Amino acid sequence: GLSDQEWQKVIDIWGKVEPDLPARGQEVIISLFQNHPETQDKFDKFKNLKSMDEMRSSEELKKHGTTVLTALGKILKQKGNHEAEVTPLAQSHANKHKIPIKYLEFICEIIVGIIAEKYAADFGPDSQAAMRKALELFRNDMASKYKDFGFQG
Ligand code: HE5
Repeated sequence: GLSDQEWQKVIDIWGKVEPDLPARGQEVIISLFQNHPETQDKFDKFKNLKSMDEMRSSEELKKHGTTVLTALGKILKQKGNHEAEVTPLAQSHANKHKIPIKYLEFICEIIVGIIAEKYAADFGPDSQAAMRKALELFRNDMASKYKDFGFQG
């Protein structure tokens, strides 16, 4: 797990990101699609979006980015006691959306990259390391639920 100090760094940086969730969420989803095009095929609503312009002007994409980061923020704030939040997410992503754990790795790495780019002054090496640990814990718990549900992930 993470130390109290590490959790504090996670909570602190998320507090900086939170006022900008729609913008950051949009960037995260677009970057996910650009760096890992196979992820876009999982979205019936978005797989038709081809150009950067189309992606940027999709209000639905922006809304989804906000949804994703809001869910992640709620999980981070639980400081590891996130069973109640992770279970429904694992259920939908395994059984309904069929999202491999690898795709969760992709999006987590993109989230770290975007925070590093946009909040450099508040996201030093130790904060980055703490955030990576928190996201790893999240993914591990998702993976363990996937296993329970019999989804290979
Ligand atoms: O599952 C839900 O609620 C429990 C539905 C809304 C939702 C989706 C849908 C939420 C809250 C999340 N995702 C959250 C979330 C956090 C992690 C970091 N997601 Zn999610 N997703 C949804 C991720 C990661 C992640 C990676 C990938 C490739 N997610 C996806 C894909 C994905 C898809 C296809 C959907 C359902 C389609 C949708 O809502 O399109 C607008």
